[in-house]
Amino acid sequence: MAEAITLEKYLKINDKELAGLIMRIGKIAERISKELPYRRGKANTQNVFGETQLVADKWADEFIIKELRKSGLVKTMISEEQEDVVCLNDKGVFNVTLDPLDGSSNIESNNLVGTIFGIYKKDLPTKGKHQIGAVYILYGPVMTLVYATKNGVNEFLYAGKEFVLKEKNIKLPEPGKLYGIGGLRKDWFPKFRKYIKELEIQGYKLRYGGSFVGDFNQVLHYGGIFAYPSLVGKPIGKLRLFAESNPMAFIIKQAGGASTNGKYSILDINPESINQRTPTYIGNKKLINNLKKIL
Ligand code: P6P
Repeated sequence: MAEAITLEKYLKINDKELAGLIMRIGKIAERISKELPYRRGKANTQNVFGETQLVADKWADEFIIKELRKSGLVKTMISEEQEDVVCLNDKGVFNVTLDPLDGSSNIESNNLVGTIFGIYKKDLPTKGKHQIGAVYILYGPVMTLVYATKNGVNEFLYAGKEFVLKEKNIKLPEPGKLYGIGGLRKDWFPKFRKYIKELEIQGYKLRYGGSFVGDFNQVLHYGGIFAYPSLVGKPIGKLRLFAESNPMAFIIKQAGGASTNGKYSILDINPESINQRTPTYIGNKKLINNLKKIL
């Protein structure tokens, strides 16, 4: 049996510039996965979006900020749980966006949760197309880490003491098989509802688990589309541009797919505020291009 390729070895050969930061993210993920069984329940605070924070949200956010500050690698950070840009190290070379615990409403029901990082060299805020990397971790059933750079998308599996390569240079299967859409069906705009009905007639299967990381990961492996669309009464949708949509838009592009806010690539959105949301449609290029024509 071929020797397992560790995350450290793979990074040193393929993505040396980001090796230190992504290795540190791997260590952070190990600790968070160990803490999740004990960090449960609601904190008595709200985040900038007015959402009740969970103990795990706050702890993960504070832990990640502390660890990245210690690394000396990160200059500033935009976190979903923080109102303003956080300064970490003047000498840091990277600027990072963070969703510390994506899908944390799934904790109670032990469904998928994850952490999402966007990595920039340019100062934040800036367009998502300036990302040089993006990473997400899924904390179960088996912990996996997916990272993307201009060299492609790679997935690693945590095998008890370190991350080992599971799949390298992942490309979206074509055609896709799945669709997962957030919001209430009655609040989808009619044109979008018609588009989804078409996919159902073509045999696309519904997969929706309530966490962007988990639902995105299914589309990455099986192809199809995930969306948290513009909704009647909430045209901007729900997902945060910096903490959620930009990193995933970067990853899907490196996997041969595409994203849109309904008009153009999410990576081209000119940010107005660090906490802004965006309608998010992401998946196979053909599906996204057809959708843009309809919307
Ligand atoms: P709903 C999690 O709170 C999140 O931001 C994304 O991870 C997920 O895709 C979405 O919200 C789920 O929203 O409305 O289905 O609970």
